[in-house]
This record gives sequence, C-alpha cells and structure tokens, in this order.
Amino acid sequence: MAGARRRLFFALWPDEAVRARLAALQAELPQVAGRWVHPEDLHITLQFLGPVEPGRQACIAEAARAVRGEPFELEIDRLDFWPRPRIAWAGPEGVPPALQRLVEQLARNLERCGFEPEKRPYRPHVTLLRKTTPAAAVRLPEPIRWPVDHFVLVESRPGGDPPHYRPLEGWALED
Ligand code: 2AM
Repeated sequence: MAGARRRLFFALWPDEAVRARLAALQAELPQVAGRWVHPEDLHITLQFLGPVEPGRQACIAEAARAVRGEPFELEIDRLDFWPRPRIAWAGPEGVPPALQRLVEQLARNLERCGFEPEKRPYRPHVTLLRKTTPAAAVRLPEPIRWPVDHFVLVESRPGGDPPHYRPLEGWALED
C-alpha cells in the first residue's frame, strides 16, 4: 500500500525563550481582527514541500543531511503586514548571508528529489496573525535575538485544534 501523503516543510524552530518573546509580540499587536497562529506553531519556513508520498521522505532527509551550514543569529526587528496572504508577520529587516546560503543549499539539494526551487526572493518571516486587516510596518524597539543552530522538517496537520505543526526531525548547523 502506498501510504498517506504528509504535508511537509523545512523551518527554523524557535527555542522556548524566543517562542515566548514572539508570543508576547502577538499579545501586543495592534490588529485585533484575524486568526492567531498558536504560539507552539510559530516558526520561519525555509522551504515549503507540500504533500509528500512516503517514498520520497528518504530523499528529503538526505537533502537535509547534505547541507553544510553554520550557526547564525537572526535579529527579529520588523513587524509588517502583507495584503495578499493577509498576514501580520515578524522578521529580520534583511536576510543574513548564512540563512540565504542555507535556503539555497536546501533548495538545490531538494531539486534531486523533484522539488522545484521557489522563484520568488526568500523573505524570512514568522506569521503571527492570519486573515487580518491592513497595518503599517513598525520597527521593534527591542529586537528579538534568535540564535539559530539547527533546522527542522515539520509536518503540517491542518484542521482540528492547534497546534497544527509538528517537527519530525532536525539537523545541526555546524561550523
Ligand atoms: P506562511 O506562514 O507565510 O503562511 C506551513 O504551511 C508553512 O509553509 C507556513 O509558514 C506557510 O507560510 C508556508 N507555506 C504554506 N503554503 C506555502 C506555499 N504554497 N509556498 C510557500 N510557503 C508556503
């Protein structure tokens, strides 16, 4: 039997301290309308894979294992809104070079498993609120420092009660 497909994506997963600060930011958001992302679901997507057949998962794990990365720090200093997905998000003003290299390596390695690389420029962000109303961007007075030393493969299980995302496996970023 083929088995069920799982909806997967690669992500940066915050530690408890960073998660608490991101959740505190949700509480301070000026937008009131919308659907909050559950604090345990807060993350930064590296690459979205979509529904994946069980037979492709070994290739995906190998693509992650082959990444040669390095630890880096993210400075979450911007709160912004995108009108088309209608989300409020927090993220870094720019993309740290080590993060850009990580995303590019992962995309290149995943091509061997049949995943098309994303054509749009990579915009790291933590979605805080969905289906929300327009709001102006603000710079956070106290940026959130997020030390990144690993990345994870996450399963998305929409429907039912949150949390919807579950990390399945992680890989260290080593010097
Ligand atoms: P979002 O937070 O900006 O909505 C799991 O669904 C994660 O993958 C979310 O972080 C979501 O981004 C992202 N995602 C969902 N569908 C996507 C798609 N088609 N392309 C790229 N990223 C997607």
